[in-house]
Amino acid sequence: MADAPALEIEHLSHPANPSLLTIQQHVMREQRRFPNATGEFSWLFSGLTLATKMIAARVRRAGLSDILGSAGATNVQGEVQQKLDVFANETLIESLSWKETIGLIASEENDRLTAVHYGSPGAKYAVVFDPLDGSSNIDVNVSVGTIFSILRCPDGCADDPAKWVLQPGRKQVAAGYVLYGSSTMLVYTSGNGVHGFTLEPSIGAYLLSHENIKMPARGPYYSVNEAYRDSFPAPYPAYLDALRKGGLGKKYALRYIGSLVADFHRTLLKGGVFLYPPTADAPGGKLRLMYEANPIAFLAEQAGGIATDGAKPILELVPDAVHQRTPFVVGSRDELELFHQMAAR
Ligand code: P6P
Repeated sequence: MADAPALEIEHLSHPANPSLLTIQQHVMREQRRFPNATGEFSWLFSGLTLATKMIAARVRRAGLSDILGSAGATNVQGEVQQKLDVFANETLIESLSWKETIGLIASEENDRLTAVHYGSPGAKYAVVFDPLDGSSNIDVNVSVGTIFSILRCPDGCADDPAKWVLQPGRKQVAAGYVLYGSSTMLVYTSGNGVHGFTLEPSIGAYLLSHENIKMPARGPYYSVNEAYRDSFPAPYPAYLDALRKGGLGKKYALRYIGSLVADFHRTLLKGGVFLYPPTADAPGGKLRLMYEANPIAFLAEQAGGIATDGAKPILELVPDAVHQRTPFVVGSRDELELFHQMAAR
């Protein structure tokens, strides 16, 4: 038989179109950096992405379905639970419970830890989350968010839930948030930069939209609830005055949404500083260390920013309790260096 005609091949420049990179593909690529990665982490991550797509769909229709308003109960924080809080919490726990690699779940909405595959040999991770942060803003159509932190079981944690969960933020394997804003955006880090994915509703996929986000060294905004100013301890009032009066060579504008994920997302992209200082009502700070400050601080540092409790780096704090609170100052290098200079006086 005559030789078959030679088949021509054309090499594809890969990825041909980075904007078609889904979060699953990105996580798979990232975890190849870990020599013994076996796909467990990306399998776990798919539980988070599925749940947040379901939450996004519900948030988008909040005014049209009986999902607004109070659920008629209060959570472990003593906060009135919104119906969407309950939905988000239950959806995340349900979706993650299918992942054999997850041993424990800690949620802002639950007093106690939830044992998922706790005790099984394949369970290696704990997922800590605030299912719907800023939920009091839902009824007025302001952005809200899901914040998550992923911890790996340290040696000897198998029969000690506290050892597994109460780890300093420096030990996070990954962390991120989903912002239900003008678009739905997932921002995460696994220790190799910060990457943003925007949900394409028509295909239900998170697509890479902001690769390797870097926080500007200085920004135009400071973000704090100034209604509590009179109860801020030193150096917060003087620091805010310094910013406002041009202490860094320019005047600042104040932006405060009252939803941590939204206020931080702006700080991440535009620069500046977000603060929740100690107040008379919250002398230890209002924001929770494990599932608000730690994941945000991990993202901030990975993007070139700084996060402190006013004295120490957030990621160095060793938690005593799942729901403990902390003062929180996070943002750009220049604004945080000025804060540290004033705090040291
Ligand atoms: P305040 C929302 O309730 C939240 O936990 C964060 O999302 C937000 O940054 C903060 O509280 C707002 O608190 O006291 O200014 O209303």
